[in-house]
Amino acid sequence: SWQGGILYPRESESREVKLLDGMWNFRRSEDPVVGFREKWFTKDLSRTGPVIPMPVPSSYNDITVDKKLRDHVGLVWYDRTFFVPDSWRQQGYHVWLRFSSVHYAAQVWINGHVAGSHEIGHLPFVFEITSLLQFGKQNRVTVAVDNTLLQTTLPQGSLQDLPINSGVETVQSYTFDFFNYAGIHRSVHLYTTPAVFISDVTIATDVKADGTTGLIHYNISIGGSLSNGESAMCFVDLLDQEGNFIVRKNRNSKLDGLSGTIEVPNASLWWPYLMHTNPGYLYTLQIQLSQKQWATEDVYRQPVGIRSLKWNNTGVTINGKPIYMRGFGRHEDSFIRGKGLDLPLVTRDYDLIKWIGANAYRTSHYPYAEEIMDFADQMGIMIIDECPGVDVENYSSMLRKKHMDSLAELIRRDKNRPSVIMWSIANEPRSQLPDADEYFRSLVEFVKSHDVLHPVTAVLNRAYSEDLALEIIIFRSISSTTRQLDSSRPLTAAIAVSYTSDLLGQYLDVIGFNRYNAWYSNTGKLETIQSRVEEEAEKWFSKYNKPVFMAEYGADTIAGLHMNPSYVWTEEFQVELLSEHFKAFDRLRKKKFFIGEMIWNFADFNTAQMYHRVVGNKKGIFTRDRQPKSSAYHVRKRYWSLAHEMD
Ligand code: GCB
Repeated sequence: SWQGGILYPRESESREVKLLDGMWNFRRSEDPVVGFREKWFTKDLSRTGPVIPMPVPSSYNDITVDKKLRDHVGLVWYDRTFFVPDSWRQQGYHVWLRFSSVHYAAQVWINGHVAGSHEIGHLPFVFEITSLLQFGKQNRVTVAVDNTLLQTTLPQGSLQDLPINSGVETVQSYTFDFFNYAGIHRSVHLYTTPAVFISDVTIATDVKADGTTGLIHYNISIGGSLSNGESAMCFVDLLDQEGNFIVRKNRNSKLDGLSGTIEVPNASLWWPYLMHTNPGYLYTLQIQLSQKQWATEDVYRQPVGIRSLKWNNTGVTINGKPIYMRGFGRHEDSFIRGKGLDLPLVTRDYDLIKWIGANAYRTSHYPYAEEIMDFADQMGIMIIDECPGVDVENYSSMLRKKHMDSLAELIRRDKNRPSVIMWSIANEPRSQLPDADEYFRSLVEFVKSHDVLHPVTAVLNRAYSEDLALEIIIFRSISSTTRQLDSSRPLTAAIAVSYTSDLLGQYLDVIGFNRYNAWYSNTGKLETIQSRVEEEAEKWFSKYNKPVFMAEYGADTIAGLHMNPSYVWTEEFQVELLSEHFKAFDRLRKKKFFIGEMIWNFADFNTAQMYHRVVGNKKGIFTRDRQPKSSAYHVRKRYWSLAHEMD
């Protein structure tokens, strides 16, 4: 499979993009072996047995009224057909198939031939499928998806055999509390590139000491092959937001990559939301590849926000100005579609973020859709970009490899986004365990190092045989080319163990802590909050001498439930719990090291069935259908007044 860049598929003069979203055929496989044994990928799925229509993108769990499908553990199969014009062959195009996310593991076939496989949800993967296609004809794509979580997957889970009426049922459990939605969660793109093409772009920006001159360092990789002795010419243009041409650079190359720096006098800098009258300013880097002079081969347009990002032991600055984050943790979650990409929902969420005056959020507890990240770049929202390392325990080298893969793939995807101001390497890992020390030391070293093995897509190591008692997709990772990871952004994590026993913070640049005062501890005792929050933030700072923010706090709240005096689960209680935190934050933010407050959660979300969750986690300040609880108005007052005071 493809080891190069994972650029978002964009149409251009030289590139065609065809969306394969829509209705696919779908079949739940009760028996994990049967589809492989009967080679379902060699024929239309509808010929193998009963299929149902399944929308893509979407989680499959909540689409039907079938409880077995909702709670399914193991494999499901998808297929559909599509047409490929003969002109693509005549023009010598490479044809690519890109999945923006399939959870958790996927194997893909084109016309019965393996195209490739991928493990870890929430991250894109791409295969070149040119040689598997029938041009000028109909083609079929088949996808097998496995949602099984084990101790060696990221995130982790475990399986138990549960005796039921008619025998034994395999059930999945996991320690994190969001529902393990699965399926083809994001868009599927079929797209073309010319024979020689732009395969990756890496951008790093800075602002000169004069405060007005922007610097754009770029690095372009080229794929495909040139005829002997031929060289490619690359033009790099910078366009402003109105599309006006600013700078042109051109260089010759023999496919060994191109790099350079563009100086932009009087640059319109990228600023976070509200900090500036024109937040989220984006230029366009227009990259043109020509084989013979003036004959354009490939064109790719990459948005770029010019900003500097610096940090030290007391804070983080953007363009020289210290940041203070006001926001929340979120989830990709909604009725019916689960974690499926839903543009109306995404658009409403950003309108609510704007309405409430937030300037930041964390992509808890996995990478969010690229379309969601685009909004953050455009609106000037600061993002803590989190990999799927939630509740990490039972440390092993296999797990660490997956964890590294997830970070490498996340950075490969989001490295050019101005909105991403930190990478979060974990949420609530069991970081007090002795094994955590070496595990996180090497994980951080991996991310910060400049010349590391770039792990990629895994290769399916078939583990299916008819006599296997338990059939699970097992993946063997393959190593590949070297590439640079990211050391231009600080690393953080959301830690829940006590500062006295934590072993992870020593390796981070910024410390995030999750604490549920008056909820999970001293339930109902709002009077305990202020001093505990203040004291804990101070303790983290004095232990590690690094900037600190509160990454989670909150209270479950049923919209419409009221009581005076306040009582847990009521809207009044949530408002009062937040207020007590606000008082602590107001004292803390006068001290330099405290750089942000994030409520858990933006909106209510679904969880596994648990006796302490009432149809999901209700800590949202918005309901699951994105209507405000009383707390939303309360938070809005605070966030806007912080904006007026600090931005
Ligand atoms: C946490 C977790 C988050 C949970 C939250 C809760 O600490 O990081 O995933 O949803 O607590 O509400 O229990």
